[in-house]
Amino acid sequence: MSNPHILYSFRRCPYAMRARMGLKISEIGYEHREILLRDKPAELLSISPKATVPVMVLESGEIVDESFDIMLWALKQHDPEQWLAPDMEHMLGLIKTIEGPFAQEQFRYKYASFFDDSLKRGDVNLEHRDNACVFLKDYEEILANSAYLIGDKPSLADYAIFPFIRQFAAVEKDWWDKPQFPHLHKWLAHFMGTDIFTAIMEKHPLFVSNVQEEKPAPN
Ligand SMILES: N[C@@H](CCC(=O)N[C@@H](CS)C(=O)NCC(=O)O)C(=O)O
Repeated sequence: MSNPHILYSFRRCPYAMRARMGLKISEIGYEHREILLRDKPAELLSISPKATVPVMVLESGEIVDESFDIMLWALKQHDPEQWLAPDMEHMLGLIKTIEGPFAQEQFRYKYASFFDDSLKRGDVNLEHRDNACVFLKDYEEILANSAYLIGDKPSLADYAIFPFIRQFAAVEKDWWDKPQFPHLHKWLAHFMGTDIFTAIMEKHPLFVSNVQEEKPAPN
């Protein structure tokens, strides 16, 4: 049976990961369209000109092209583990930091050569790593006092945030493994070992566009 909703996704994207986890826990079926960021299908470009993933096309035709909105939409249908239970303002504060200032610092840390021609691909910027760590210290402090970011149960905050910290941890794995943030380290390892994360990291074949590219007219 075909699925009513469609998700354009990229396996390693932290935004897409969190959207897929929201859909998974809510048990919402969808057609998975795996794409390459360097070769986005015309179908995606035509529905979301900003051309980021994830993008969800609902059965109604409505387009949801922000990962957090996809999570919220899914959890509002069905939230079996009460991810939405904690105070939303509190959750938003934690989540906005990770996708805003933290993500910017992480990008400059990981893709240092993009900003400095004298560097080569794979070089990192330690100043930006330090800046990102300022935010991580806040999470570390929270996790030193409670098992999860909000209280003693996992919530939307944990699932919306851990894919970004996973990406950060993978840049210099030996450095991360020291570890300078013991509680955050343990928390991340826990979420990376969950069944839901394993399930959403399953590999999918690449989506093949149905739109024929226009060929230049013969001379
Ligand atoms: N605010 C968006 C950000 C999504 C985003 O930036 N995704 C990245 C991939 S991780 C992307 O699609 N970048 C566009 C590109 O690389 O062309 C969301 O939460 O969905």
